Amino acid sequence: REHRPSRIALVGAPVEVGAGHRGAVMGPAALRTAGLLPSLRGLGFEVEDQGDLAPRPLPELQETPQMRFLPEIAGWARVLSDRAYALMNEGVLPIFLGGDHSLSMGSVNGVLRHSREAGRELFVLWLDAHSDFNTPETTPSGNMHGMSAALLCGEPGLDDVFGPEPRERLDPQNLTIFGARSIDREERALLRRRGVEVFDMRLVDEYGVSVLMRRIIDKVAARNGVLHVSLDVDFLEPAIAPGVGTTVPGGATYREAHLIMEMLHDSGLVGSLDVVELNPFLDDRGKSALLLVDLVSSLFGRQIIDRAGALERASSLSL
Ligand code: NNH
Ligand code: MN
Ligand code: MN
Ligand code: MN
Repeated sequence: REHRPSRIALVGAPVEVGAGHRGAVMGPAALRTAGLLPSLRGLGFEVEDQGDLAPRPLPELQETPQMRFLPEIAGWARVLSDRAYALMNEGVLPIFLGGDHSLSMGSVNGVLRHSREAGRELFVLWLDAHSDFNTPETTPSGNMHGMSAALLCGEPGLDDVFGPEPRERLDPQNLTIFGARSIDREERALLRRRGVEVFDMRLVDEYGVSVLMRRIIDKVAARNGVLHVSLDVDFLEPAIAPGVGTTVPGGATYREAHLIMEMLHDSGLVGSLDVVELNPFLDDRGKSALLLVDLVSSLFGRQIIDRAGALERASSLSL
């Protein structure tokens, strides 16, 4: 069953205190400046830019060295979860514009709530140089953007993020970390204990993105699931996407990233998206923001030439 809503909502989440660098607060604005809205409209979608959200004030919470800026992060998560849930219920496909990766605590929680009620199993594809599976126990930094996937899978120590608000749990078996090349030692042990699927860059080098993506898509399709994609800018090779605080060498190339987006589009399984960690303060003449707009456009159907025609011509060449 394909999931192809015709309506898209852009939701800005200028949160930056989950990261170790300042500057991601400008991410949503840069994605707009780079032309995300007209590009999606040009693909035939009805697109509404809902502007930027603001965090709910939570003066009752206190930060700790293991959970820096907890009150702000929790305030964002709760607002984002509500918005994600509401949009999904309306049949609108939300794109969350970050902002650092802590925003996915909220966006994915809201999407999970919708999919549980709708009886459609959710899978999450986490495109990232990191696995963001630290907990307050294991974090080397206290930066909460490194804990969002762990929170979503129900790891302990993070209950204050949602407090009394509805909280969902993602089955760790439904999470795929893709593109990882920087995982902390205890984080790695936890990923293994929980059975999270990690397609690291070593596997990408060995099998190529198409084999790995096919496996993910087939798994989701076989369970009649729907897919949330969480795209961290540092998934990409730093030379093509320098606008992020935590560059790690050896990332996805321009072509690999595009192929992933094209395969995701063809699958018809994507129901929601985060674009996170863009730091325009560190970017080079907007190139990272422009690349992200290109990638999101491929995810929503931009093609070099129509697919049926290309396949037909390839077979007449007996490729
Ligand atoms: N693993 C490190 C930490 O927990 C770095 C996480 N940084 C990221 N994640 N950019 O995507 O602090
Ligand atoms: Mn739905
Ligand atoms: Mn991340
Ligand atoms: Mn990362």
